[in-house]
Amino acid sequence: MSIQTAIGKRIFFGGILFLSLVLVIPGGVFGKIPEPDNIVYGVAGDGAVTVHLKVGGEEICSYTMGDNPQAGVFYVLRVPMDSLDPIQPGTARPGDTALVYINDVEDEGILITLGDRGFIHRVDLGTTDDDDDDVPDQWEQQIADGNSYDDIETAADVDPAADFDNDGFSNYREYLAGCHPVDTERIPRCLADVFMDGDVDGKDLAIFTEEFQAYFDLPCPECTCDMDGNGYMELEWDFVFFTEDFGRTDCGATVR
Ligand SMILES: [Ca+2]
Ligand SMILES: [Ca+2]
Ligand SMILES: [Ca+2]
Ligand SMILES: [Ca+2]
Repeated sequence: MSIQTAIGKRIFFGGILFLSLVLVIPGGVFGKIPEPDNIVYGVAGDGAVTVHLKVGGEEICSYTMGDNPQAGVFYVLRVPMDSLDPIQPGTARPGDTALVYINDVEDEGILITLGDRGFIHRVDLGTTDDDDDDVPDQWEQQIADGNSYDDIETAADVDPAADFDNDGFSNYREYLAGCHPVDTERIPRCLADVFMDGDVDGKDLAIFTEEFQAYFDLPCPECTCDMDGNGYMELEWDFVFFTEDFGRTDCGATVR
């Protein structure tokens, strides 16, 4: 999988996931942030001290790593949006192109298009993935550091499919959800409540089974149970994520 594809997948997935993390339930690193205008977040690479967002050459917001102790290796930018004419300083408008970058290295920044109020962007910046497992080494290092007595010593020792903190959710899912991999209190929100009735039970399982059997390893852009949003029905991660959610009763009854 190319880096662009991987990042695109994560942005898509994170966009769905984080809207609910921010607005609805505890979970991830942003559960306590009130409704934002736009949020831009992601894992920041080695050496990141600050992360900045500029529109038209004007800095709109910035984040100093560590400002939110719960965020760990994630940065979180809140972008004030404005519809006034003339536009107020320090704000942006939906459709604006914004540059997000680490420290003062604008040349290596990433361009995004800001959206309507509440829009969520997932942008990992300057990360590395030396073991090519689709999880930034910076995030995996938190697991390597999580227990000095185990045999997980480097990012390369971290298995995305494993569940380091034994909270029922794979490391990969916790990465996508913006959770801290050794914090069992914050868990990913439900993805598998197809009927949006608050739990993941036999009704949801029936739909999952139907789609999984019909489209296993096949493209399925319209599948309801494409848990990782990559357009395919696969063991990883659709089956894994559904299995993790099966039996949950904490899904809420409003937003999927
Ligand atoms: Ca990695
Ligand atoms: Ca876990
Ligand atoms: Ca359900
Ligand atoms: Ca999938």
